[in-house]
Formats: sequence, structure tokens, C-alpha cells
Amino acid sequence: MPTLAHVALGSNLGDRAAYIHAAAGRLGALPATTLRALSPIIETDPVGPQGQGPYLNAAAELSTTLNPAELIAGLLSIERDLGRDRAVTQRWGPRTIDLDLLLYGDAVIDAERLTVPHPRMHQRAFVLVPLSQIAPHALHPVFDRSVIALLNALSAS
Ligand code: A4P
Ligand code: MG
Repeated sequence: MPTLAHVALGSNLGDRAAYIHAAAGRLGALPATTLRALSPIIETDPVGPQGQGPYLNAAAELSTTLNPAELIAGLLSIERDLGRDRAVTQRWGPRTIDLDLLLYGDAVIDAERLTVPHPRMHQRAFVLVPLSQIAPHALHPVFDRSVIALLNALSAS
């Protein structure tokens, strides 16, 4: 049975919209994976180091029979293909494309190279706003709250 997985897309370097669209196309072209939805793209203020430009952010819903390790490997290879050089990119710093695995069905994973749900997704409007447009009722399996409930809680805080 395929699993529904949700991915955050972010870009703040170069032709940001082109990077988001290229990444979305490549997500749908991963083996055993279908792109079910891509949210509208929003422009957001950068969170993290000062002096970087605004981001474009979006969220994608995938249906996949890849396991989580295979899916994150696919995400990292798309990032590499689209020109992000991890060796020179600072944490939370500017990047042509950043792909984060937010949710993988109801899986809770805490491995060395993969944490799902993404540990900061519930704190970030730039993740929750686009995600709520395609998957408002997807459940965060740790908090047992929907995406829209997490967004409402964040907006109220
Ligand atoms: N990794 C573990 N779990 C995951 C997961 N669920 N999804 C590992 C993706 N990767 C995961 O990631 C470092 C390592 O985390 C990967 O090798 C992977 O094996 P990274 O993408 O190289 O590191 P990073 O993105 O620089 O750091 P981090 O902590 O992942 O940052 P975030 O959380 O991705 O934040 N502001 C706005 N407005 N919009 C943004 O999109 N993005 C960031 C990056 C900062 N500020 C932003 C935005
Ligand atoms: Mg990341």
C-alpha cells in the first residue's frame, strides 16, 4: 500500500520559482512515487541567519511505496542535482533548494540521518501555511493534532 508523504520546499537563491517547480517535477519522477498535490508558492521572510534574502516556500503531497530511507535519499539527490552544494551551505543559510520530509504517513522516526515528523515543522508558518492548503487534516503523529490545528496554535502564540 502506498503511503502519503509531505515535503516542504524552500528556495532563496537564483530563480527561486524555477527551482521550486523543478524540484516538484523531480519529486513526482522519483521511482514508485506520484506527486498528488503542490501548494501555491508563498514568499516568506527568512528564519535564521541575518542578511539572506526572502524565501519562496511550498509543500507537496506524495503517494509513494519508497520507504522513508529511500525517500530521504531521493530528496537529497534532487537537492544535489539542483545545485545545492552542502559543503558550502551553512545551517539555516541561503540555498537554491531545500527539501524537508515533514510527514511520512503516521511514522515516527528518530534515526541519525532522518527525523520524522520534521522536528521544527510545528514552529514554522513557512511550512504550515502551504501544507495546510493541501493537507489541512493530515495528522502530526507525535502531537496527535492536524496541520490546521498546529497552524492555528502557532498563529495564536
Ligand atoms: N534530516 C534529518 N531529518 C530530516 C528530514 N525530516 N527532512 C537530515 C530532511 N532532512 C532531514 O539537513 C541536514 C540533514 O538533516 C540532512 O542531511 C538530512 O539527512 P540540511 O537540509 O542540510 O540542513 P539545513 O536545512 O541547513 O538545516 P535544517 O536544520 O534542516 O534547516 P531547515 O529546518 O531545513 O531550515 N526561512 C524561510 N522563510 N523559509 C525556509 O524554507 N529554511 C531554512 C532551513 C531556514 N530558514 C528558512 C527556511
Ligand atoms: Mg533541510
